Formats: sequence, C-alpha cells, structure tokens
Amino acid sequence: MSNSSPLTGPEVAAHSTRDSCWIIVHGNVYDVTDFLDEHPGGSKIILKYAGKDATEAYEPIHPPDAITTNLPVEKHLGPVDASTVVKVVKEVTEEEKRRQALMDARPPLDNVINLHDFEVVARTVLPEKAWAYYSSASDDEITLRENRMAYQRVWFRPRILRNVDQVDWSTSILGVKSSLPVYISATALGKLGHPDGEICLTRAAAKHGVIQMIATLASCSFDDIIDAAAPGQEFFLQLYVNRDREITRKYVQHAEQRGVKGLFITVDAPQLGRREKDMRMKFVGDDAGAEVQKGHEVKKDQGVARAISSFIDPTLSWKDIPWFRKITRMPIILKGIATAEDAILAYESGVQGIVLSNHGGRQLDTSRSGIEVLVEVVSALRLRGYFPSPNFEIYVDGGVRRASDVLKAIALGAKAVGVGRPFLYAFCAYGQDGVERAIQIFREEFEMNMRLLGARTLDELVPEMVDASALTSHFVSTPQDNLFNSTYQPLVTAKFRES
Ligand code: PPY
Repeated sequence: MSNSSPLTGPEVAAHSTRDSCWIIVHGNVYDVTDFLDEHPGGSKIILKYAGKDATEAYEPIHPPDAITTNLPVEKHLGPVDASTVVKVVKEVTEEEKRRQALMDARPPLDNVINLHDFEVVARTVLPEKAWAYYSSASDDEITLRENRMAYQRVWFRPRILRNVDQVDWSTSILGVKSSLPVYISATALGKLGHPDGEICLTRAAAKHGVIQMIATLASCSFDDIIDAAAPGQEFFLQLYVNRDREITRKYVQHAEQRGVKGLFITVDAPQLGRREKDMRMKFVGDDAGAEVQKGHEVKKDQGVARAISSFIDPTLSWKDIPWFRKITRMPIILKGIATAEDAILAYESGVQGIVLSNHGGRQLDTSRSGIEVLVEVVSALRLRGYFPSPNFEIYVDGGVRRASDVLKAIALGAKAVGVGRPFLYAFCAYGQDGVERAIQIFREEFEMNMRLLGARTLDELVPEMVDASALTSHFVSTPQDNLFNSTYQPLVTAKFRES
C-alpha cells in the first residue's frame, strides 16, 4: 500500500531480517518477507540486500516488472526518499576486471568473418556461469556435436550455367516476410551474457527484416521486447507450458493481442536434460534470471537451467492440442519433433508446423540431428499426401553455422531454419552490432552459395541438389590422407589484440 509520504532509508533498514525483510528496487520499497522462499534464485541473495537498495543486483537479471507482477499489491510499500538511502557500493571483482580487459581486447568486428568466431569471443569474455549455461548440452554432448557433423554428411550437387547474376534468398515463414530463410530461435537468460539481453536481438532483427522468436525464459520481459520493436516488426513466441494452465492461457493470449505471429510450443522438455557443464556451476542464487513463472520450489545445486525449470508441465500431451487451438488463433507449431511418427501425428492434430529439433543437444542425448530427421519426415509425409502442403511448414534447428547448412535443409524440404546459440554469442560478444554482423555474414554466404549451387531463388533448391545418402550413416569410415593432412593449414578464428 502506498503511504502518503515516502518512506525513509532508516525505516527500510529496520526490516533487514528473515522475519521482516524489505528491499528497495527502482526507488520503491517492497516487503518480500513471504516471498523469500518462493524466489526462484533462492532467499540468500534477497537477504543479502535486506533493508537496502537492491536495484543494482536486481536489474541485470530480472525483467523490470518481475517484482511488481510477482508480489501481491499490499506488499508494495511505496516510494522511498532517495536522499535518505545509503548507497550500496558494488565492488568490482578481479574476475570482472579481467573480463573487462578481455572485452577491450576483442577482435574488431570486421575481423569476425564467420559464426564460429562469435563463439570463440563469447567463450573468452563471458562470465563462467553464463558460458557454462549457454554452451552446455546433455550427458556426453554427443547430440550437440552430431548436430554439426550431420550437415557435413550432406553433399551438394550443384548445377551450372544458369545465369546466377541475381540471387534472392528472401522467403516467408508462416506467411511473415523474412529477409533470410533463418529465424532467431529462442534462447533463455540473455542478461547472463549481456546487460541489454534479448533486446540486442530485437533491434538487429528490426534493422534486417529477420523474425525473432521470443523465449518464455528470456531475461527481458515479453513486453519490454515488444515495446522495443520497430513499427511492423514481427515475432514468434516460444512457449514452455506451465503446470498452471491459467498462467499459460494469459501469457499466450497476451502475446496474440500484442501481435505475435506464431506460437512455438516446446514439446521436447517434459524434464530438463542433465547439462553437466551447467550443473558443475552450483547455482548459488546471485545469478538467477528470467521472469520465472512463479510458485515452484527451486533446486539450487543443479545448475542455472534446472534451478528454474520446475514450472514446466510434464503432463503435456497430444490431448492438450485442442485446448491451445481454443485459446488462440495464432498458428501453432510443435518445437522438438524427432521422428516421422510424431510428425504425422502433428499434421493430423491440425497444427500449422513442426520444428525438427533436439533442443540444441540439450535434452535427450544421442537423439538424431534435425537435418537427419527431416529426410525421414518429408518422405513419410509425402507418402501420405501431407507434403508439400500450404498449411503445414517444417523447420529445422540445431548445429547451423553456415548458409550452406541452411540451403541443405531447404533443399530437403524445410521452409526455414532456426539459429539460436550463434546469435546469442554474437550479442554477448558485441551487442546489437554483433547480431547485425552475423546477419550480414549469412547474407554474404547465401549469395555465394546460391550462385555456386545454381539456385536463383529458394524455390529452385530441389532435393536433387544434395546428396544426403550418407546422412543416416553415423560413422562413415574413410581412410585418412596423412600427407595431405600434414600439409593442410587449418583455418584460424579471429585474433584478440595484443594486450
Ligand atoms: C534451455 O536451457 O534449454 C532452455 O530451453 C531454457 C530453460 C532455462 C531454464 C529452465 C528451463 C528451460
């Protein structure tokens, strides 16, 4: 409840214990005593700021409205007189100084010439915990690596003499125009790696006509992202379905009302994979993230992701699809299909598309790559007369680092391809400029590869332009050419400046 006159710093400071805990965020006082054990990041971190101004610690890792939406209004105690509040001085740690020096020594952006370069820079400059969370995959990370290798088992069959002066790689995804056959796939907790979080993606996407898929667990709130959009900019939404369907219903309907053009329901994560790199970084609470959909206990020794995943509903089933159809008119896409059997069920359930995905190798380890599943899915759907269809699109994600990967997927029947980590690493390393550079790299690669392939438009990319016969052979043994290998000079990644 708002008081008529502002509270003072000493009044707030008197509530600095577990039994009565007030904090200041953005000039307002909140009574968080009853919320301590509900806080997704644990109570310890809140208690560190009990009776004090927590804004600096709160800001980088919470959406601005997280506190107001999660706390009942009677716990909003009103404004504080800033002149009476003792400033909490956040000390700069040795680790932060080291990271700043590395940021200063980053390769200039024009030295970044492929998407791998962003990963090298991000790995070097990111806080350890962020790198562990972003880069980790489940168990032995075999699927993570397979995602990349699978593309290397698909070979091109280029056509020649086709006058490729003009090439055009623009397309539409769910009827939404896109300058690339690539959308920015959902990745969570962007502020672990960059203070502006996912807004860096939004701004770059706006400038270059690329569609951003907003993650349920983005660090920036859904509304902040939409508010940052340019006029006419289009979005998709990735959805984790909450055990409390009312929360999900409101979230989905709000997204539709704000103009989101497609609902991508994640179906491959009834439980989160064990991502061991992430798990080894004990989640102690001072690096929480996203606006977690509240109300569930947090396991604090399981890495960042597991700590905030308990709201996700493992009972989700095919029977729920009609409910989603009832609550929204947005196209519904199932993200995380891994077999022809489920692709057929998806088509027959009346959804508008599927993403063949293994969640960036972060869920079931040794599940197959999206590109491999694509071949199986397209042939099964074709057999039943379900493919091609104007009302059902197929997307692929996982392991894409080159426009040539994208072109292979399109030749094999995908409408577009999702790219997650490379854009995430691009903004962690260089902010919005990094994402713009990544898009530019894609453009240059599309132009070159389409010319060399003899395809002037994406429609001209036909299955005959690729040889995917080795795709299902997970181990193709070829003799090593030792003499060649010993003289071959490996490509190198972008260099840091001498410090
Ligand atoms: C992932 O990490 O793979 C995600 O999809 C995001 C996420 C983050 C935290 C809990 C559950 C899912």
